[in-house]
Amino acid sequence: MVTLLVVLCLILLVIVVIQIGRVSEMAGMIRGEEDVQLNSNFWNSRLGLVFMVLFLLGTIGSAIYYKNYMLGYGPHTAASIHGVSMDQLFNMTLFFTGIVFVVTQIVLFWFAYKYRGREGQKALYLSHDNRLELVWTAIPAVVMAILVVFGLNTWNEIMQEVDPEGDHIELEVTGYQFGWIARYPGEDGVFGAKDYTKIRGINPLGQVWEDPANHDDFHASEIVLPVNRQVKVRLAARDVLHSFFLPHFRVKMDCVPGTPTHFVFTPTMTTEEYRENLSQYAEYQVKEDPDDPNSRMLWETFNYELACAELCGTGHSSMRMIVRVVEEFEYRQWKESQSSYYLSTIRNTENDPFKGQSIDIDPVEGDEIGEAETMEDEDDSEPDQLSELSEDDEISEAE
Ligand SMILES: [Cu+2]
Repeated sequence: MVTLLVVLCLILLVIVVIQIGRVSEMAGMIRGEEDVQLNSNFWNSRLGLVFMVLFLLGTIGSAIYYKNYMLGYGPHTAASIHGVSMDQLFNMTLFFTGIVFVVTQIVLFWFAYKYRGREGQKALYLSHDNRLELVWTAIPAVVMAILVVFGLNTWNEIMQEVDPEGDHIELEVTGYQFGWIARYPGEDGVFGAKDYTKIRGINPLGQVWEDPANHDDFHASEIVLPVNRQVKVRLAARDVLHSFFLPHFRVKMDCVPGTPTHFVFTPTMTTEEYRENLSQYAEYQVKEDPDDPNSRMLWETFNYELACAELCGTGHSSMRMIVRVVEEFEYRQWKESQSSYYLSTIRNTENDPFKGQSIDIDPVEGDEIGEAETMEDEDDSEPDQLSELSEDDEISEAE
């Protein structure tokens, strides 16, 4: 019934529009075409001005009204060190482009009004004007130069490497259709070698189990990071291009099959602190589900998240992973609660090259590298592939 009414209304609306058109046509015939044309010029140019004012007020007003939902404003200040300068650069660009946007809109509609077709009005022939050309070349050139200089500066700041003096952590995130695998290097701080030909259902990253460095590597179902510590994320992709995007940290880097990439950043706010921050704003002091009085407040449900920012296929939008930033001790606790993928899934199955043999997994106390060595003298029997792989690894690290 409702559909029928809507369709009827639409048909009526079309008829009304057609009739108005015919009426103005007939009016034109009675009063003469030129009069109608001048009259419509008069009204269109005025309505254009009204539209411009409403449009500009709407644009600026909605930006202010929704600012607490947008990254970079209100509670959504960057949660990483480099993110702050990125937001500053964004604001500076917005300042210049905002001025250009408002001025060009005003000029566009003002000219349409001022130079509308009028009786006796003739167009001016202007071949060129040196002064005008100088103005509209020099001003954009100067503004662009400023933006480029500040942009390069910020780029160099963002594309940092790990501080050799500092105490950074590393993790590896691999994108696939459609999800992420997060791998931490375990206590030894060293990632085990990988070989893509070894990728199976049971070995989703193609880890080479002969490499003892793999034995304590663990896969995590969420990314957990300690606050205020530099993080180096090594990125990889198993099938097509994906993009590692942590919007709240202003981190974004493509994951390319066969080409390792990485990103270094330092989170500065724990998930709890971010929630606290959100709780100060009315927009987040509402129930998660407005119909359920028992549901949590919106700010309580906040989580940092990893999203894929490269349209990689039909399941692209499901590529989400929770990111949790915690205090150092919580990070240690969490890390200790994780179990190595090798020990929990591979050890003593037919996939384990050390099946039935005893191996030493625990790193040596106080030894940072903590090389896990096999009890048996396996060095000679190690496959050539492994040594090739380690070389590859070194090459990719040197990049
Ligand atoms: Cu993807």
